[in-house]
Amino acid sequence: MTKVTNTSENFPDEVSDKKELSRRDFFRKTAVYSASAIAAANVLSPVNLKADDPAIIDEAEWGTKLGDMVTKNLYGMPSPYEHNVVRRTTDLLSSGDMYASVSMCPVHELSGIITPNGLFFTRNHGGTAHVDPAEFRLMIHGKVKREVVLTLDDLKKYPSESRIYFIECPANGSTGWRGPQFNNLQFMKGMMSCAEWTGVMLKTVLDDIGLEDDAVWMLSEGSDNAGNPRTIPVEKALDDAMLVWGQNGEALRPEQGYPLRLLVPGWEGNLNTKWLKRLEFSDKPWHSKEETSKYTLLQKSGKAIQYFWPNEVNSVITSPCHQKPWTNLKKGDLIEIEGLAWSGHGTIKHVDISFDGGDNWVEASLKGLVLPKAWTRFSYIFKWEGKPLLLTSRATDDSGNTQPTIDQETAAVGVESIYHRNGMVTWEVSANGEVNNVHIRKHKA
Ligand SMILES: Nc1nc2c(c(=O)[nH]1)N[C@H]1C(S)=C(S)[C@@H](COP(=O)(O)O)O[C@H]1N2
Ligand SMILES: [Mo]
Repeated sequence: MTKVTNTSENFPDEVSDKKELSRRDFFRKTAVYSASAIAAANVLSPVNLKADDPAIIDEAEWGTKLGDMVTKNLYGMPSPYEHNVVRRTTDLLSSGDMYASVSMCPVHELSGIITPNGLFFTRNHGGTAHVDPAEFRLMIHGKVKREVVLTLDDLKKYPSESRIYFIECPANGSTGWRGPQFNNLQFMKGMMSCAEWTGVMLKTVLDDIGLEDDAVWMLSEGSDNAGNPRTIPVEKALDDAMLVWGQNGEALRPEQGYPLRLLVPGWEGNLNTKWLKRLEFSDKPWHSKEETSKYTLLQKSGKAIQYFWPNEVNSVITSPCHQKPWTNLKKGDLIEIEGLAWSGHGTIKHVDISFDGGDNWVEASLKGLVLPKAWTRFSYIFKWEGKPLLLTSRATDDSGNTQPTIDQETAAVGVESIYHRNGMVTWEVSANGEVNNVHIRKHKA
């Protein structure tokens, strides 16, 4: 029996007696059926198999020689072909230099709900600190029964928990209040990421050292140049706040606050103090500007909302988007619309999708894990008819919050704030499948 190899030029047409079919045979046979397969297709696979495709017929260059030794990358990096999938910065969103700045997560390039550590958005006010874990100390003082100074090892003796939560800077989407600024999802919504965090529940530590009855506020401070002093109510500290040292299975990255950060699930990113060094408890809020700073929400009236902690229910379609257009689709092709939804108030209940900018809605399916205060991926299979669309997503959480239209949002809080924007995002998809960021102001009620 002749062995059919995939480099043979004159392989037999009749292969039924062969034990080993070459890939060329497979494609030759498949090509016969592909025409009818196209007609019957209601699957999403592109039926464009080519019998003479060199990428499948020829032996790949990398298969002709040995690959790298396992000792080559003892800490692995993504394939060099993925070099475009990186955090990005823009001068528009930095406070003058790249120390007090933000690098944004390529949310449109991610799959699932976990952000790889190298792509986690980074927001610093005084640069990334490099803390020696041996010199790390956490002081807990003020209205506690027992004031303590803990090392990292002390903290790791507490029973640990791993939980998936997003962090979102409340300035995410800030550029779009008055109108579309970026035709780029990374710059529009990249001030957020989602990871599995490992650490100890703050409640576990506080139960151990004891809180005074009149402790109502907690101040957290980092050891970096900025310190980032922030206060939260003790209720939140005892609810689901964590002291975390682990991020997606490894130690926190320096950019994320190595070796320890405070995690305040679902609440404004700025409260999640990195390079944590101090927690102080008090019976009254801190008022001096040197001690704390907080983000407020300036309204139309000129008055600001002082405490505005949870990130509102939100969503965005990540595929298609300007960077992932539908220009390679044919009429009748089925295609998956995907996106991310999240809410600092709880769990995503449902996500609706509109193809006409909000007049009519269909329900998307939620896929994978659906967790409180975590990114939730949604999906909808759509038949592309080559007609222009206004593609909008609208998320609802289990606390009963639904994303507002842009009109509703600006009617409530005006356009002076740069924080907490969660108005619906609409993509204008043209007949040739290009995608642009537009503002749809008038939605039907
Ligand atoms: N110590 C310290 N913590 C900090 C900051 C900082 O500059 N210093 N930035 C805050 C802000 S504004 C945000 S949005 C989050 C960002 O977290 P990330 O950089 O891990 O994405 O960290 C917060 N914690
Ligand atoms: Mo932030």
